[in-house]
Amino acid sequence: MVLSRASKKYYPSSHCPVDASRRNFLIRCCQGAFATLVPGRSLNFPLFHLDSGSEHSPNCKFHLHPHYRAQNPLDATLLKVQAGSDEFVTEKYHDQIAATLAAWSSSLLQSPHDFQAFEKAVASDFSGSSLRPLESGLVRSGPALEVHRNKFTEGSALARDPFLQELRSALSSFSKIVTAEFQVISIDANSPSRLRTRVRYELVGSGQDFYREQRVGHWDMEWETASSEAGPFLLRKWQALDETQSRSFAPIFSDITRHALGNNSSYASQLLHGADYWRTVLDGACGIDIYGHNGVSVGDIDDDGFDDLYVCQPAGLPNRLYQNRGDGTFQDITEGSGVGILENTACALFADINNDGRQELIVVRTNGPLLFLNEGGGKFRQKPNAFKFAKPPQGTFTGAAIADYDRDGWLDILFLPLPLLSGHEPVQVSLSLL
Ligand SMILES: [Ca+2]
Ligand SMILES: [Ca+2]
Ligand SMILES: [Ca+2]
Repeated sequence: MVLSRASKKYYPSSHCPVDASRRNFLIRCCQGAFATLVPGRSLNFPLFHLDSGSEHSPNCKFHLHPHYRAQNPLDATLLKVQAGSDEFVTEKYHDQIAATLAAWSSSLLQSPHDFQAFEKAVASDFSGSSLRPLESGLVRSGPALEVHRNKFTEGSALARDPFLQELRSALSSFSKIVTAEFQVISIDANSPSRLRTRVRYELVGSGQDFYREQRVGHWDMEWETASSEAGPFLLRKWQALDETQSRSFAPIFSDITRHALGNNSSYASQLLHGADYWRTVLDGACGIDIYGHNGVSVGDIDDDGFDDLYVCQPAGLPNRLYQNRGDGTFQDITEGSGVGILENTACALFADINNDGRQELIVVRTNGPLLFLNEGGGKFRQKPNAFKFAKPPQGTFTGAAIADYDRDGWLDILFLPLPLLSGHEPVQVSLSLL
């Protein structure tokens, strides 16, 4: 087993993941049957070799590279997944064209006015359709957001240089591009020397006349084999198909999370960390998983007219209840509320289940729901066995929705368990409030 310095900072400086905790010890011993046993001087722990160069700071970052004693059963399969090694040869073509598209993306992110990457990829006998919209239909207008749907001329009327000039012109309104994504969504390789691809593009940037503009659309592109600086394919045809162009003239949303929640210690100590972090410091016995799919519920628990906030957290961390102070900030009242449960929680719902005017809290743990009755004063009481299932539910609870579907005046709940096995049946549940 070898540890090497990580290139990305996943951990805060106060937590070096290389420690001799029970969790780390068990993981390493179980996964890496045996290891390269080189004493780690800074750790004084003989199971690890530190591939860390000369910097042995206590805050160093490392990655774990276990060497397994036996070959992983997946290894033989993984050797076969390299694109082009089987009859699905278009996977290889895709990767080669994707590399060209990635070069375009990288170039545009550097500068929206540098087209060398495009020029390299376009063949001398290229022809393309005009990139000026033939029609531009207004979908939505308003002071905040304006959306147009654009259509383009069919047919390749422009030679290489005029086309590249139009491409420059089409992107000239951007002073900076922050997103440039090009995805091959279909590929046709009927002729071995010609490839036809459909490419979905998304460009987002800022400009002098707008705050943000997003363009999402499709291009049909035809490529021919070549041995060029740009790759094994050169672009012969380019047909613009459709485009949705959205502009905002000022920021629509601004992030005020720190202002709203930052006065609570739980904000910095719990909410600012992601699942990657908690996976490294929480004991695996808590049941923390890798997904980090934990929802948020909003409801007015004290009927003061201001919505309060319940934040679901991964297993091992207490869910948190924040009470709205009415001045744009929230106060963490988890400790006295009775709803700081530690189990992995997919989502939660506030709803007045018993029609007494107070919002109850339904907490959807991955292994089943809980009902907390609202007793007022920011306090909740769990109702044991509130949900009775006609059959034991199978799978992991991932979501829930609530509505009075039969209009009898009582709210009904739909739970959404993700089946672990096929052939599962819908969950039938009855609710007990007594
Ligand atoms: Ca409230
Ligand atoms: Ca109620
Ligand atoms: Ca009902």
